[in-house]
Amino acid sequence: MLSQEIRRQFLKYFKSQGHTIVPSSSVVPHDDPTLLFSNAGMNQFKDVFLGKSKRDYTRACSSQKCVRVIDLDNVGHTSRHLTFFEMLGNFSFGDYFKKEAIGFAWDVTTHVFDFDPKKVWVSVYKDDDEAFSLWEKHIPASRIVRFGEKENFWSMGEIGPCGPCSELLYDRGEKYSDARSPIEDLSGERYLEFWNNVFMQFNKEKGGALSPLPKKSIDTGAGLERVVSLKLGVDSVFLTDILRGIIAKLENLSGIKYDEENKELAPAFNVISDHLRTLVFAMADGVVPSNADRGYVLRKLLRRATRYGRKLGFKDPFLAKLIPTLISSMGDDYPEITLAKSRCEEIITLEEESFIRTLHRGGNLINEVIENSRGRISASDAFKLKDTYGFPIEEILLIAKDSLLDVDLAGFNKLEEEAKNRSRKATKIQCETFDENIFADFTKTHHPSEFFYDKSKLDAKIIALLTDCKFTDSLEEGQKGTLILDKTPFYAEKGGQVGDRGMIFMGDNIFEVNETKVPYPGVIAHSGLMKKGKLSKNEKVHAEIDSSRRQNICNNHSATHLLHWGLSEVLGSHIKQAGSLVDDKRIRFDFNHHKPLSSEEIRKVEEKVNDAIRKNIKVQSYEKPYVEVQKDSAIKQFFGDKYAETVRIIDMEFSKELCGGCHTSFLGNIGFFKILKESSIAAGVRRIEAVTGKEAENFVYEKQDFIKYLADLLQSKETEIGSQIEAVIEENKEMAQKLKLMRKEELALLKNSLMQKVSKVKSVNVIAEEVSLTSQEVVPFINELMGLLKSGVIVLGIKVDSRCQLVIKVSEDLFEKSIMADLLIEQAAPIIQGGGGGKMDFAQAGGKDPSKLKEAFKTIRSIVEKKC
Ligand code: ALA
Repeated sequence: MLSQEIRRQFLKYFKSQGHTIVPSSSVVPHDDPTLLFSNAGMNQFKDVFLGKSKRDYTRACSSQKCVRVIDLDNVGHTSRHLTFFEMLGNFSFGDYFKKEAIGFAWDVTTHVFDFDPKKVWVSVYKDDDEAFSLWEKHIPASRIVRFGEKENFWSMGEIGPCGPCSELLYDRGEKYSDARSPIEDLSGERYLEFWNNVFMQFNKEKGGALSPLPKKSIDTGAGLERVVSLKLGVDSVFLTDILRGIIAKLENLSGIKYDEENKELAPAFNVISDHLRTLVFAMADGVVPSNADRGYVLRKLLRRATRYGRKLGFKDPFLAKLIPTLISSMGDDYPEITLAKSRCEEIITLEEESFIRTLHRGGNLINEVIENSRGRISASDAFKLKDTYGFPIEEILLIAKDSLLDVDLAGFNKLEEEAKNRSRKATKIQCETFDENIFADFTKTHHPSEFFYDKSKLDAKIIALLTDCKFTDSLEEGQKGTLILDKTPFYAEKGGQVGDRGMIFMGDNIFEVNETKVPYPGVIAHSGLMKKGKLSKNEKVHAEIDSSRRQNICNNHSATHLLHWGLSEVLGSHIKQAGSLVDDKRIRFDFNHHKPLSSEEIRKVEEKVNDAIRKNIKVQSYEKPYVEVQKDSAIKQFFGDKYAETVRIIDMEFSKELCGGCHTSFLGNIGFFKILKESSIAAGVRRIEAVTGKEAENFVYEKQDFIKYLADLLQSKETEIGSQIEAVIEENKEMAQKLKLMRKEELALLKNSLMQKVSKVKSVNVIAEEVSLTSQEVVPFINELMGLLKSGVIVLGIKVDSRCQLVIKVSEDLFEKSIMADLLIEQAAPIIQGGGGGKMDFAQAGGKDPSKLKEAFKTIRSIVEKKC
């Protein structure tokens, strides 16, 4: 496969030039919260360029997995945009610079890529005469062009390493445009850029100022797909081996031939083949489709691919069927995708299923909206699609674009904002205890309350008191209120851990703390009841938490970290906390995972956690600069969360997590860990509820008591409960069988006795009797009875508690006399205070007055009489 060959030869060449081959970093940049996805080979070396970290090599090369989702709308519709691509690069960290870089680039272009030297052009930064003359050694000046900042000054982002660059371009000929040089080629289609060489010299700081890097360096990036497309002489990256392979599989699955000129269908093939690669590579690196951050990008890509799939006739999930094709072409060089195969297949299929359900639900509405849109989807329609059917606005914009419609986005944003305000207000009314503003001024004149992790009691001073959400000078016995102290041992609710309870007292004056919260940064509010006496501002008090409750909370919090760790061990490294609640009684832990845990998985997690507890390791907490922590993928942290410069780490050997909460001193204190329940709370989010220590013991006791109760009930030994129940079930089955037979006999007798009671109304046979039948028995019974009677009218009245039912069957031969079941029931139903209906041969009614059944029979007889 050509792509694989080029990838390997590129690395081999640079290895022979003293470069260390560095594996691609994850597409998820763990150590850089400024980046959503890795988007260039140099990402993993950012700090090396900046001089902040060192490697034991100064020359490196790599083939980097990159994801760029900026121009998503274009991907699939142009010949060279991709959301996933491979970037081949060579790097020098203060080793070689321009001269060697240009030499290498030329050598590789003409000897490894084997391009015709006469077709190659280069561009340099407008005043980079040095680069210009270095290039002149390889190509004539007529094929060297100068560009400005936009084209030839590369920087990683708003901030970070940057420098002038020099691009290599390949002239694909007049077929693409009659431009005579890259300067005239505005579309960039004729002179295709395939390799960028950045002469890293500066660090761009906030505000745009450039400061020189400690050492001049080199960063290059060649797009593998572009290089391969040039080597193959094909028009688009979708015609290169890997993507074309996926497209071939798609042709096979859909039965539709790929024709790159087909404006309607080619984009569908392109979008699907590209998005599939992004999905699989990102999932292999731990991202899962979700509603936030990177997960949301994946969800968007998957939905886009699914929608385009419909153009190719795929109504059911199909993306997973393409994964083996992708793995066969890329799995050798990127083994992580082979390892993640079955997980990717499962998650992708589940996501597709769920989106297809949404499409079905919203499909009618969308069609309606499109039909009535007159060129534009209104704000309220767009909002309805989002609010009621969960279509993200990006999705709506894409659907609109596909139907050549416009969307009233400004109006939509306004509706969104209004809805947000409404829900903000709604939650505020419910949980508002304090007006934040009263604390804004307060914190200007008071020091922040100080919290002591390692103390359960201490002496403090009351610096403020509140009642009815207003400041006051004192609290009297029986009054509810809030105390603010200069320092406190009370932990305020945060990070999923509940606040402490306890007492604040001075002699006999006791305030009971029921809740501790932070209503405003720097303020710790102890809320509760003035149980006895009175407390006033500036008084010295003793603050003491309920230590045994705190110990349970600590045990549960540490167990939560172990649970998080245990889940990643058993289910995989993609497990990410999505929320938690830790109190003194139980643990609630939400995390991203695409399917229910099996009983074995739950058992394995419990075993891991309990094994860890028995190791009784000391739980350590220490602080570190955040910049260091970011680089350590062993420490669990949350992308997108804002952390202070210094962060606190809870370290229990197996598990290291950033955490500001309270923990047990030794894992053994947790005692015992037990999962009570595992459930789903949203698409792709699972919840585990668990208990530890005494609560876990109680859980086991309850189960044990229940088993004993069952044994007593069955009068058997506990070990024989199973076989006893089996025997009871078997016995039950036999009895049910016997009962059925007996009932059959009973009904046969009933039929016979009813046949004895046939009376003639004129020439018509009539049976009208009250009987006792279940609702399942009625219809077959009356049919069988008619089988015996052959011709006539059967009316059965059935009493059910205080209600009754009337059922009528009429044989066909009486229809000509206009004796019909539905007509009869129409007249009889009101008598029993009911209603009903049916057909000519069979009708029934329910009524509220069973005492009138006889009267109803009489009425029916007289109607029959009149008809004859
Ligand atoms: N980092 C450079 C680029 O992405 C090579 O173009």
